[in-house]
Amino acid sequence: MSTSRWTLSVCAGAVLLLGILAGCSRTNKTPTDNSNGISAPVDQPQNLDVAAIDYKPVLLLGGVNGDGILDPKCEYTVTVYYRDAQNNLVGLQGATVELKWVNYPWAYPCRQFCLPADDAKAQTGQISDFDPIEDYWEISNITDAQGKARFRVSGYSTSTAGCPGECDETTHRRIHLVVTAPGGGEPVWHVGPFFATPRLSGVDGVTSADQSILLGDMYCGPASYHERSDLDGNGIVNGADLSIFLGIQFGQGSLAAPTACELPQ
Ligand SMILES: [Ca+2]
Repeated sequence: MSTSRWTLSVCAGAVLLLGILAGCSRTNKTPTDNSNGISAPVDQPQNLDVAAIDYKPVLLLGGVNGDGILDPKCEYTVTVYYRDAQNNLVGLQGATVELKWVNYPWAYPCRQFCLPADDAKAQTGQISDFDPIEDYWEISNITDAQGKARFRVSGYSTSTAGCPGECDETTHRRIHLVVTAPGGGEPVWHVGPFFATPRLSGVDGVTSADQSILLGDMYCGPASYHERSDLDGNGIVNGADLSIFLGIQFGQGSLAAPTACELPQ
């Protein structure tokens, strides 16, 4: 194992612990609830620092359409900001955003991740790296004119057991989110998202079989929480998650199972 991978492994444990300690709270910095209204100027200044980031708390492992393209409804976004001369947060174009995790079974139990062999079927600009020996995953993209980096990762839950389930689904297992300014410099590390999925049955696309599992997780009981079905990442599984699920089920983007999941374990 290389030094960098070893360092990451140690960091993964620390970040995972932070995620567990954070429980169901959202740890992302949110400079505005209307980040879509912020755009970078055409003549963005040089040598800007990362002032803040805004990211979804959950990354959805979806299916693919008939052409093998990952479901756009499961797109994951990170928005990066700098501060302008008036101290406003403005979308930072050209920053590098990386998602990193080591797929230890104890860290992400009952999850299978999948990426297409062709990055173009995942997300424009996305570059994926997978090390089958260490089960190390690294996915990167560059922020656009609005400061947004976009990602898609496919996969599914490997546990179909009902309430309370065969895996501990009560805590958020988060991954690393690493941001580097356009001019380079020291990367900034954050506690990133956890993984949920509409592909709860682990076979085919998103179907009624998956819906049955989600409904089971919804009504499992007030003392139970199922991370796998928390599609909006707010710490509870309820009708809001079912609404997202139905949008995916009938959205034509998760019609089939990905074909690149048979990776070494
Ligand atoms: Ca939820």
